[in-house]
Amino acid sequence: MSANLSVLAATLDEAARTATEATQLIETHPDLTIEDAYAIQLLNVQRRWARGERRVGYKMGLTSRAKMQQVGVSEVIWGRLTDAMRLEEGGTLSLGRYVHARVEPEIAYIIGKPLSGEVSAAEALAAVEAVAPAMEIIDSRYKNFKFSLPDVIADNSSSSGFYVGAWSKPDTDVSNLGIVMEVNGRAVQVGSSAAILGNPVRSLVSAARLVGRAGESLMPGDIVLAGGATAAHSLSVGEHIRTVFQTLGAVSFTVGA
Ligand code: 0L1
Ligand code: MG
Repeated sequence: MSANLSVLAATLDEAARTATEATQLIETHPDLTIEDAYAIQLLNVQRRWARGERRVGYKMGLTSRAKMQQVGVSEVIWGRLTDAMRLEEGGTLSLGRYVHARVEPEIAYIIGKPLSGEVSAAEALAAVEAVAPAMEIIDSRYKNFKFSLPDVIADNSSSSGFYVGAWSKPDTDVSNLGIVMEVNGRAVQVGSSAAILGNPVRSLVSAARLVGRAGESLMPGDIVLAGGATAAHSLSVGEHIRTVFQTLGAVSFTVGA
């Protein structure tokens, strides 16, 4: 199996770069393991670094019960963020750069002190420098946004872009904030940050454990996207997306061609 990992990685990298659909890897490789999938993810982030992108942090995925049930798992997954994925808050998203992009509201942390391995919620919070409202653009490269768990992990957990709003003090309570995502002024998703594993800090604890298992650490300056707080919205050209987070403020962008 391992001899094929770089071939499978190249397929997904090509799909992401050219915004074209890929076939699920498990269709041709039903024995693909979670370990193989993270190895493919790493190979493709290494390709991005070789093209000049810089690492800026991590994203956590499948952090709500609804999404875990959708994929039939009980463990969160993670992916890697690069500077090329960070989008200008208030700007225009080029939808043509994506296969079938969706947006979801998230909470972002910026890390102040290294964090890795088994940590408590208090230790995780002590490592936080600031918190911010955020939105993630997820774009599964697979046809019809359908995938198995190894497929989505290999595809960098659908990571493709993110917006971050104004940073607030690290001791800001983000455990249960009301969130409203609007499209052209109409509310399309309403939820709470508590949908992220009951409290987004649990996602940060998971991030430290899971990246630590891969021999990595959350480092000062890293951004961690804690996970979706509501269902994702499929984007269409002409939409103005604005998400209002209780206490933290709003984040917005417009969808262009
Ligand atoms: O950020 C997420 O929770 C997405 C993880 C992958 C599943 C999906 O693309 O919906
Ligand atoms: Mg997400």
